[in-house]
Amino acid sequence: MALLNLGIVAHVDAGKTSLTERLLFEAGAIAQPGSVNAGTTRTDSMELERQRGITIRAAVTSISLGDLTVNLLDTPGHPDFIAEVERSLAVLDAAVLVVSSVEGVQPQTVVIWRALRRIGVPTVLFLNKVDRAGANVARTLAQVQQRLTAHPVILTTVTGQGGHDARVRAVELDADPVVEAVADVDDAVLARWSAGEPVRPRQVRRAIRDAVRRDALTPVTCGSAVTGAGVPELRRILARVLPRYEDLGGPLAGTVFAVDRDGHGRRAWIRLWSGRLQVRDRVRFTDAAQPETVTQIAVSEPGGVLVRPAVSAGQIAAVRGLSARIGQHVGDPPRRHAYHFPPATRQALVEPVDPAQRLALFAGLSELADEDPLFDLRLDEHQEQAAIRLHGDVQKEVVAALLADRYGVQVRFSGTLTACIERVTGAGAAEDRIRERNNPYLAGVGLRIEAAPVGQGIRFHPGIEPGRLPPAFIAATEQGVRAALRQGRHGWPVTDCTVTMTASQYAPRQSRPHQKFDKSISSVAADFRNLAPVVIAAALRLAGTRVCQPVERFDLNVPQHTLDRVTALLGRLGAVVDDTSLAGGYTELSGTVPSSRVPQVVAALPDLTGGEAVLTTGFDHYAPVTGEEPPMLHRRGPDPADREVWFRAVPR
Ligand SMILES: Nc1nc2c(ncn2[C@@H]2O[C@H](COP(=O)(O)OP(=O)(O)OP(=O)(O)O)[C@@H](O)[C@H]2O)c(=O)[nH]1
Ligand SMILES: [Mg+2]
Repeated sequence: MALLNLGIVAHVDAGKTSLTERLLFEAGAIAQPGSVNAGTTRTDSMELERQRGITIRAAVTSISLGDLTVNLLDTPGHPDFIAEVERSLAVLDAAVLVVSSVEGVQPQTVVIWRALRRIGVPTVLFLNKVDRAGANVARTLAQVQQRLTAHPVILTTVTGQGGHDARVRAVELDADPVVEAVADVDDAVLARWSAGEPVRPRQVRRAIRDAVRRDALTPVTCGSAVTGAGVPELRRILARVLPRYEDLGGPLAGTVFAVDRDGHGRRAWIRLWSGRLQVRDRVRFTDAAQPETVTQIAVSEPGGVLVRPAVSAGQIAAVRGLSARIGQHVGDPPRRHAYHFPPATRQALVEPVDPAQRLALFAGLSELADEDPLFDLRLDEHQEQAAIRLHGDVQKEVVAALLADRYGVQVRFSGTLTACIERVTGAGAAEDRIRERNNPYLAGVGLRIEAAPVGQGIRFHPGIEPGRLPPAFIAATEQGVRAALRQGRHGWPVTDCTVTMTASQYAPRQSRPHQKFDKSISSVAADFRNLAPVVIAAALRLAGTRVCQPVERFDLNVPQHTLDRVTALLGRLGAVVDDTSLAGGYTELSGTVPSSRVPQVVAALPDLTGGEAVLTTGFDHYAPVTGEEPPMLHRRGPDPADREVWFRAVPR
């Protein structure tokens, strides 16, 4: 059975969900195409998605296309949910990038295009909404060539665009413009073409298929997800031009790309790269301590997500029984280096409106964080507060609505602020030994922390310890270190450092016959987990940290006569302009600006430019906060840097 795992991706509102629905309809999977506006599509199945008409979670459906089964992954387009797209990209064989031919190429179109190129996912462009007033396929194509790809091959034409009866027709593959575009990237076609010999459609199709696979050429088609114009042509391209999944054999390998819950509990959505997974198999995912047993498998097939005894290479299945989290693998998947979109740069505290609902709130938040790891929930040890990192206000509203719908908890947000990080600047070491300096735990730990290159994250080395200390105690020490580093000296998460264990002591478990295990004289994992924060906090004080704030890259287009006022504003807000260019009475400025200042730029621009400014921004990097007191984040829970307070708050 031939398979294709196909992502439908785009800027918000370009028509991904509508196109998915249309593809389902044309394949005979549904009797009527549903509508986003009426809340009746298959893939926008969450209550909130239906109410709002936007996609929040990626959803899988399947269709048959001749001998081919296509799994369609409908993804969200709103930038607040970019993390969801990132996870989907990691498991695709190919993608359809939808561009509205009314709005043209939009900021998120460019962001997703770049991600697809970086991962190497063969892509078809679908210029949608040709039936809508204002549609302009030629203008959109020009933008595609300017902003996305220098090597498109245009495979359809449109007549009557901008009206309900717009028609789309396929271009003959031996037509001059097609052959010319293909000759650009295929030597054999070029040779025949320049010698004036005829090039057959079959040869052109084969050349297109090869070039798409090499990522040298992008097929472009147009149509309407609503009227269905151009969709048969798109189907033909999906079936004939895109590279299908190839089973190269090999042992079991799979990637978890989504987690959700239905009436029967938690499901991990897995794409299998090779091998076969059966019910009752015991599998072990990355970082899992124990293998776990698969209790149910439901495979995405043209008939729905159906319970099956097994899932095979290339397929997508919802699997129960595993606690595996998003991004974890079993075996050795081929494309391990997923593309990472910028992290969330804002942070807010969540509280229940009714204080009695605190526990319900925390239970709900933990479940949501399990389904969306970038949600980055930080629960206080005493569960008095929860801080979440957010991409934007829409995500905030969605979190509030999900908590209300699913868990019946009304919440409010407070203290939205820019989420900083702390980078380690030097090196420091500390050690605590059993029964010394008031250490209440039956554990001794020595740790060294040192600065690491930007982007490394936190690396933990057991150092000289393996063999001397039971692995469970090493793991507990690492857990304690990582928990403590979530709040640095200024309250922000500490990153880009290497932590090495330099010493350890423990009281071995009693092993005399008939002697019961006695916690009062034997070390337990909690001893290490609770001591490690104290030691790492002391080491961190010596090493020092620097607070770094997120900085965004911006592109700004303003009328030329407003340039002086705009540059003065940018300068005042700490922006650095590194490029300006002129085009037809407008100036295009680009540069960087601290994320914390972006709202002020956005607020001031309309007045300064008579509403004519076009601004796009996106996270670029973290830079040290200079020239002012670094912002502090209020600490949650006891501070391990204050040993006595910690020992009292976290008794053995
Ligand atoms: N006229 C016309 N309207 C369309 C077409 N495709 C989508 N729309 C409308 O555009 C709006 C957005 O469509 P969706 O399918 O939800 O777009 P989406 O890309 O899935 O949106 P998000 O998932 O929220 O990013 C809806 O009102 C659709 O009815 C089209 O081809 N023609
Ligand atoms: Mg959608």
